[in-house]
Amino acid sequence: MSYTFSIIKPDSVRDGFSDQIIARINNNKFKVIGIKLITLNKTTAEEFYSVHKTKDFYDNLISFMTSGHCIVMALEKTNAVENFRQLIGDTDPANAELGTIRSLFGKSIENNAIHGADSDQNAKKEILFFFPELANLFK
Ligand code: IDP
Ligand code: MG
Repeated sequence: MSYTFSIIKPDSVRDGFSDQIIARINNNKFKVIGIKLITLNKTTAEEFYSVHKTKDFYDNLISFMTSGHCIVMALEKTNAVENFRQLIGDTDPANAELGTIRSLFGKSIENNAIHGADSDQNAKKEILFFFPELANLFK
């Protein structure tokens, strides 16, 4: 089995799309093995997106991600990372394939509804950060 990590971003939670997004995740045969509502603080958001520190959208991204509640999830499926990136679609909802979560619920390249880990290594790191109680998965 393999794992991925996702965040339903503050725009989706605020607009009441969380349940529809989770239903799509379930329908695509991902098993939700961890889920909780959180609020990212500035320090955590900055650490999470540190690879983008030099980008011109970084400050806006941090304000957006700390602007409300998020739902973080640990997900299980075969080939989880790649399958989940397919399910969420392109970073820019305008370029995301029809029917993907970002095409359905994203508003802009920044407010794009959902995060999905981009590698097995990052999925593990992100799951362990938000769900230390799931450490057994990786033993
Ligand atoms: P990803 O979420 O599809 O992996 P990344 O390039 O890792 O995309 O970017 C992280 C997040 O930063 C995106 O999900 C989006 O919220 C935001 N972002 C990425 N590129 C831009 C941009 O050009 N303008 C504004 N925000 C962006
Ligand atoms: Mg990324």
